[in-house]
Amino acid sequence: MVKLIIQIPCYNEAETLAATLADLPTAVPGIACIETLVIDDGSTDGTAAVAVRCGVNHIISHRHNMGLARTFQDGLDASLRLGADIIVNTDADNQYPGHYIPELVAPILSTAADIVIANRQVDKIAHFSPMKRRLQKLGSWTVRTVSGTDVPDAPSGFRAYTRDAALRLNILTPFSYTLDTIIQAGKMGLAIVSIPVETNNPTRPSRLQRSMWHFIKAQASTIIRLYAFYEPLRTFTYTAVPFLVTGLLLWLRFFYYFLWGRPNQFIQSVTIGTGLLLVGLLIFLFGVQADITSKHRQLTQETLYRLKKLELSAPAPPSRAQDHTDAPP
Ligand SMILES: Nc1nc2c(ncn2[C@@H]2O[C@H](COP(=O)(O)OP(=O)(O)O)[C@@H](O)[C@H]2O)c(=O)[nH]1
Ligand SMILES: [Mg+2]
Repeated sequence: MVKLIIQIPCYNEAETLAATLADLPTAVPGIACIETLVIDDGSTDGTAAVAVRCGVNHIISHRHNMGLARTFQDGLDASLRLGADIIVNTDADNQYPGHYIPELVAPILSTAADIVIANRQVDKIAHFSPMKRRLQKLGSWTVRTVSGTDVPDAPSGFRAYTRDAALRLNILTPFSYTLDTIIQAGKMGLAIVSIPVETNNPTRPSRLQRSMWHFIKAQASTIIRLYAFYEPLRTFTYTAVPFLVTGLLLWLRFFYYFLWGRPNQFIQSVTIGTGLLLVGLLIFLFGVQADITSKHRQLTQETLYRLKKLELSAPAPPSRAQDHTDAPP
């Protein structure tokens, strides 16, 4: 018996949540039970009341706004506790048509995928400016390169996860859980499949992409940090190389003239070259240290996965129709 939980992170979505919920399918082939979970991230417009009125099965409320990354992780944790075998995440602004959910879970049911990502086909989205399209494509290309996956639309939030993938993922960066999860999944060797979808017309401006500059900064910092988490030695070595090469060239310059009988020339090259070589060496040693630390992170990751699995295999408490759980601040 396969249980699907559809989770919807919400921040002030009272206006569009009802339409989003009404659009969700009530039956999906291969799924015995479908439940909905709304994670209200400190909304002040009565989003939780709308969720109650619409008969949402589970509602989690944050006392204050904690951001989407934390909200998404709380949603995954709650879905796992509620016994979900598959978790679908969708936006509360009715951006993604609910009728794609059967297609989204199909590759999971056929065991072809651990994570399925809806590809919004940014070229086809009329309200995206050419600049926004190019940026989204550049972002997705960078994520593909860094993660070693072939995801065409990395920032898409409409996705399905297996229980096992949800147990393994731990959101590490605050700004872009969408990229974070792809890079983690790629590095862990989870199978990611993409399916094409068409999105509904926007009901309101994007909250996450407040401005182009903010978007680029958030995405770039997420990608660089995660690359450094997963490939620390390479990251630090790449950073050290310019210092080492310049230092070496300056030394060679001095040495060349030294051999040709002009030992007092280019003494400055020796001083600056030595400084640069030392800086390069230090950066490289930081990389070695970070590489050792990353092995500990891998062990912690595996321990956490096994611990969560054990914790969740304990008998579940009797379920209630509505949980109004307050996540700890
Ligand atoms: N928890 C939480 N959710 C947010 C926040 N900002 C946006 N969201 C939710 O994240 C989802 C995606 O937001 P949206 O503005 O549609 O972003 P876009 O689809 O990337 O343009 C929606 O369901 C929002 O309610 C936030 O600060 N906290
Ligand atoms: Mg949206």
